[in-house]
Amino acid sequence: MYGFLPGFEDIQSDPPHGVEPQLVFFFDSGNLERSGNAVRKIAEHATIVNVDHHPSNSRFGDINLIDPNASAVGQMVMEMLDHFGYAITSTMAANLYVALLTDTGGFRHENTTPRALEDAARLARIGADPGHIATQVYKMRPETTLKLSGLALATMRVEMDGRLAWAKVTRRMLKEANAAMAESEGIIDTLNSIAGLELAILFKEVSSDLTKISVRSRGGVDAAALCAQFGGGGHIRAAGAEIDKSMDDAVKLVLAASKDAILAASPPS
Ligand SMILES: [Mn+2]
Repeated sequence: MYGFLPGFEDIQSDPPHGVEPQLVFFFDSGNLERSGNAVRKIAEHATIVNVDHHPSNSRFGDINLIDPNASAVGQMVMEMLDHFGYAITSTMAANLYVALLTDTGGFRHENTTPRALEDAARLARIGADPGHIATQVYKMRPETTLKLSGLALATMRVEMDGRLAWAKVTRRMLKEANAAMAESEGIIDTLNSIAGLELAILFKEVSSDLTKISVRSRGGVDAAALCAQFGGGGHIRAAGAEIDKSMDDAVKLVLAASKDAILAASPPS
């Protein structure tokens, strides 16, 4: 999906062989675990610079640059480039624009601040093409993704007089849609588009004893705090967790905690 980004082909998932990095930058990673095993290996001996905007960041770096007011870490990168006197090229602008576009949900989330729009305008002036980038990011979905979305949305349940909605993605659905779990990414936002909803939860069956949840909140519930109950984290409006339980057990646990959280945030009038 992001293969169109300038420099994408240079990205490697493993560190180059025989190289002992002295300095490692982390971007947009709320904790060290989120960055995968390979990174943890090389990061053992290196100075770690942790650049992030998650308020729940675990501050795992030797140097921690955390700005929860940044809509996207790309904006922090822009500030760093400005600070150190590096010009932003048109290819850099395209990548930074994608960071802003995706982290603001296509400039729709509450974090779409004047600063986010001004930074986006600056990047567009430098050479990022908003129409082209939006097409590449939002209009290149494979059929399998929509098939999976349809199967998952068919399991949707709405509870608490429309305050809570949830749905499931099971391994059986992945097989039926011929899709990968990564293709379930947009389903939570479809759930979250129901009028009057306060909390949306998507349960993803990774294995028989591992279930991932994605949570979106539009009401008084802090999604990051809710997910923290299950060892996860994120933002107030968008968070997630990995739970070492079967789908059925995870659903029971998380729904109970979610209903408590909704009632605690604002009791029914
Ligand atoms: Mn981010």
